[in-house]
Amino acid sequence: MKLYDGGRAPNPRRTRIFLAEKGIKLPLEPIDLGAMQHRSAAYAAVNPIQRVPALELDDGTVITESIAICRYFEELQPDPPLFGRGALEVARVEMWNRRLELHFLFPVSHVFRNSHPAMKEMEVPQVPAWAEANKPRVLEFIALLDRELVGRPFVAGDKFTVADITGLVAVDFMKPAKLAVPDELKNLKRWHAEVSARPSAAA
Ligand SMILES: N[C@@H](CCC(=O)N[C@@H](CS)C(=O)NCC(=O)O)C(=O)O
Repeated sequence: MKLYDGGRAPNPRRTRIFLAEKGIKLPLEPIDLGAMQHRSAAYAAVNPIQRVPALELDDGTVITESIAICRYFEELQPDPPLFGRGALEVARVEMWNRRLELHFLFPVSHVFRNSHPAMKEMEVPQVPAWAEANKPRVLEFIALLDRELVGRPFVAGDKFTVADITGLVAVDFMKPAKLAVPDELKNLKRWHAEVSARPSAAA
């Protein structure tokens, strides 16, 4: 089994943090996004969508989509549970993970991909107006998240879950997107400091 990885890019990082939380070590096959290695014929044979991460099993089966890869390992090794346990908790984790992907990670990604000069080759066409349109969406969502975090330590409740992993990579991805968390969002900053201090955050 091996994981096609993409360094500091947020989706491969989500998967690595998840694996670190589970204590699972996998051989990594680095894919150099800067050198457009993911657009090579060799990698297209692994993942025709030409994105990372991708997990290749020993029988050659390939699983892509960072959350699908995480779910695979959650089934193989349920402890610690990172997608929740029981109907209500599982639904809450799913709800928050989806909210953070759709309303936070994706808009930050749109800002980065459509404004950063380094993304010219990957995001074709780059649409600077789409980057601008997404900036207030990010700020609006993190203000909501800050209010949610008043009454609980983690995004989906009292336990660390995959939703916290999505949130952590989204906040960290704001930096290259040249976005900042406003100082007044104290709950968000407290939560971010806490999840960043977990050893898995360095994965
Ligand atoms: N929905 C996919 C997104 C994968 C994705 O877009 N990965 C980025 C790196 S974070 C990538 O491979 N980008 C290459 C490109 O845009 O050409 C997932 O969750 O794995």
